[in-house]
Amino acid sequence: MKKLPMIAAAFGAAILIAAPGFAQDTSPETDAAETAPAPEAAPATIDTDGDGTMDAWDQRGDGKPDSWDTDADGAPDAFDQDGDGAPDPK
Ligand SMILES: [Ca+2]
Ligand SMILES: [Ca+2]
Ligand SMILES: [Ca+2]
Repeated sequence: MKKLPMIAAAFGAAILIAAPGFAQDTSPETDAAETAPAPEAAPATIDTDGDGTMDAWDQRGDGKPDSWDTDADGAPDAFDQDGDGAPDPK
């Protein structure tokens, strides 16, 4: 049991040496995860009605809008699931 304090001290020193880098690596990442918007809340990229405000997304990447923000809260609330290029009836 005499060696235990030495081992504990060495282990503690190792943690102290590693801790600053560990903290620097994780803290900003945690902050970013907490503040990053959800993918669904990404800014709209398409102005479908020509009023200068982006109001639709091309989430499939086929060049046509398939998600629309119809109430201007910045989140999509209408979706084209059947591929006709218009929001589907609810
Ligand atoms: Ca618009
Ligand atoms: Ca909306
Ligand atoms: Ca549709």
